[in-house]
Amino acid sequence: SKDVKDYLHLLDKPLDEFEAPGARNSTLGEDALWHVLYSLGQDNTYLNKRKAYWGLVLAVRDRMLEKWTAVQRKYYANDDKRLYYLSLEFLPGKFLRGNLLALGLENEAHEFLHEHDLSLDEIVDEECEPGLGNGGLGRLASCYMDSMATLGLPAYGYGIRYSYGLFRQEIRNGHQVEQPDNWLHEGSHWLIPRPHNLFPIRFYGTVNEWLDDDGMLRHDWRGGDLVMAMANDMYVPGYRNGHVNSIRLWEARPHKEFVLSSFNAGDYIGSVQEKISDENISMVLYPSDDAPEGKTLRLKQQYFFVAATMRDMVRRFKKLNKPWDQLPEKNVVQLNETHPAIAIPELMRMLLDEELLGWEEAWCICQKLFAYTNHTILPEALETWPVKLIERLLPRHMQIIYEINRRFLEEVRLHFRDEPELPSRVSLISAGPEQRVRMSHLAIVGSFSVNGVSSLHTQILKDRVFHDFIRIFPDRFNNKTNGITPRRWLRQCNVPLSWLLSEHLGCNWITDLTQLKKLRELVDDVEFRHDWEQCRLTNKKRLADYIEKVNGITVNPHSIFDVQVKRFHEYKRQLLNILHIISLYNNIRRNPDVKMQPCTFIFGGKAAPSYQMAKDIIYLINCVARRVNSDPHTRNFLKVIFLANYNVSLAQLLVPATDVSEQISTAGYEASGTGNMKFALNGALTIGTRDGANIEIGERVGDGNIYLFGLCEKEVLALRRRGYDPWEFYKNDSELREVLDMINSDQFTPGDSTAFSSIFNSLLTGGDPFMVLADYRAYVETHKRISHEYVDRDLWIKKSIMNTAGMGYFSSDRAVKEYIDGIWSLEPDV
Ligand code: B1H
Ligand code: IMP
Repeated sequence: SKDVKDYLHLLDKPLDEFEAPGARNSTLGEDALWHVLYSLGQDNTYLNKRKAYWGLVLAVRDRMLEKWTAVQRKYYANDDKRLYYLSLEFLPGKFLRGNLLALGLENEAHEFLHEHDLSLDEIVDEECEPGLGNGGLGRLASCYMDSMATLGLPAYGYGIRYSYGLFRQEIRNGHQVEQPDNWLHEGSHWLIPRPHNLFPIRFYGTVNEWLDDDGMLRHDWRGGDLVMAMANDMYVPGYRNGHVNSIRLWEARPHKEFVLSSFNAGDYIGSVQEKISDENISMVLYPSDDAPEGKTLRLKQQYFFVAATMRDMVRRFKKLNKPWDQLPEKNVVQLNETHPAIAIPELMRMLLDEELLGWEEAWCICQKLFAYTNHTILPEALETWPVKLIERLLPRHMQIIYEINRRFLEEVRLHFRDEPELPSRVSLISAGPEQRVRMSHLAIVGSFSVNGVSSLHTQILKDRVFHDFIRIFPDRFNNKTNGITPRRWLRQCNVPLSWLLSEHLGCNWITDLTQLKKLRELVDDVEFRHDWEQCRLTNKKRLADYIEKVNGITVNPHSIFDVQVKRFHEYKRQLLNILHIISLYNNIRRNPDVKMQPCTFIFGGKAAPSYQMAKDIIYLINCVARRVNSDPHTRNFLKVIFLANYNVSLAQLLVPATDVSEQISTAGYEASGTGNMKFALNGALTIGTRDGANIEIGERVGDGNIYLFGLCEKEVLALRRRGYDPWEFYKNDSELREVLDMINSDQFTPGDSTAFSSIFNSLLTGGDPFMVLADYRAYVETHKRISHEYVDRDLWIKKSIMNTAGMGYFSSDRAVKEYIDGIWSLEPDV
């Protein structure tokens, strides 16, 4: 009921703590109007949403650029050590709201828009979100960039400016349909092209040998194709600290600009085609989360962005006029998964072939510079590239990889004389009919630090996946449990709750999330609990409105909102969820007078276009939804909603409105998860397996405030070793059998009884690789408990508060601080 601008100052850190008032002599609104005329070339005597949006973007950008240049100058003046965070994916989400918040410009923006009869809510509708990532890995990179800026670190993100982000998902007749995501069709003023920051990048070609003055054999890679890498910068402001960092996204440009002579020579189409194929490198993001596609273009993308980034780092380093051995004292490179691991041989190549260093010296520099984060143990996701492919595309790098491997294996043989098998197990090159380069082995050998992303995940890396390396490099492995930024994932996405928190705790929680533990003192306060519930209800109503508008289905905001949103993958077990829903449906139909808490089950997520099983599961969910939602016997108790095109913006709407967060991967498979953290931070209760960060969430919110169920990782391994037979569960559990038989009939697809036979077969004859049936009973019983406990509103709200109170640890500020102390050895520059 209050006017926003009357309370914003209570919600956030006051402005003048980081910026003297009057630092500018024009208001944000005045600047926006100026830009509408002079930058956009449009009439600014009247505004519409589009003009107001773009004008605001440019005015905000001016303010970021001023701060960014000042900060960059400071890095040089203070001779700071810099962090390079290399990631093939970033998922920043929409910018405007977050940037206004960080820069303390929200009030000015509201005032400006109000004067023109517009509101921020409708303005941000104009913004499209850059989908330059698949899921958790890309979003993690963006959360970390936010924390790095907020902690005032000299840090740079580096990636690719894809012309097309992750596909837009439509649901037609229950099936996923992929549409191109042309996110730049209107251009983006959040991205500043830097046509002068250009580097040529080579592919293919040959390696020549020559002798230098000391008679040392030298190599020179030449010929082949050249592509230009052009910089585009995105800015990341810290939360109200005057600090602004950047993410540099490389765009491929043709090396030979369209030449008129070839037109005259009659080869018009030929030269245009060459231009097109060069630009292809940065055209589109590969849409496969947790399963890389072994395509030449993907390797080209990796090398393209890594080579340009190493050039940029070396360019800055050379300005300092320091000897090469200082490179790792002044820089550190964090590799987000193995996707940028080709940076290691690339830097070796630059140091050896261009700077003419000796091998030992160059290798020593590399090993002190690089650090590698592993995000997955799925065998199909551990990247390998055919030796033949690298040999052709990057001939010099293949030579260097062979030499790294030769020296490494020599050491291994020396130290582990009685283990003749060890060298082949740890080799950078896998044997077999087709030799392949194991990128994770390259990354481990070439880095000084290897980290997993949750306690369990790191333990699995040490015990199983990289067990051999632990003995070779005992000090190299460490854990850095993931985190999420409280700015986007609480302050921005949940204004009602943020308001309540700041009212009771002050606003310091925004940069020190551990403050939330003070909420524990408020759980017995009846009025506080009432306010808490009201916040949740407000958020649920907002989501219900969205569902009504987009899906045309009315949902009851007092029903339990049970949400599973994430990429579709068998290991994440959306199947387990839908099997339970079908059995609920059967039970309600059998007992029409059942007294049960109404439930709304919400799904969202994309399937890789080539992942047929994941697409079948999406189709199953939609078919079940159609049947359930239209059944008059169950309509009041049960709704199933599939929200199309799950992305960061949709997550911001869902997270604060969720009662029950589904985190039900087969134990041992989800490296960490970060969605789990977002929901619990906003007061949802988790139903989850003892997997990834769920375990640590349980430790911090308390056993009584989380619903953990099912096999743990050790039990999964043991059951598999013993011999797991899903038919046993089919035979012994009649409720489960009924559900499976329904899937294997035309119940959900009238007239077509084989629509889901692939799913049925995978769960039974296929051996149920992700043990859905083994966890089914425990899952169903846990849901019964949830439905029972939800009705006790006092109890539930207390648990909800205890979740938020316990989640302080999962701030990305904490995670980034751990990287600083344990890996990067950096100092904030504020
Ligand atoms: C994660 C990926 C991933 N792990 C390959 N691995 C990709 C692998 O395009 N590719 O080739 C893309 C992404 N993504 C996720 O990382 C984990 O599954 C989550 O559990 C984890 O929370 C997240 C961040 O650490
Ligand atoms: P870069 O670090 O060369 O990419 O330049 C980024 C920004 O840093 C520039 O726009 C300048 O504002 C600043 N900058 C670049 N080089 C120097 C320097 O040698 N001393 C101080 N500031 C610099």
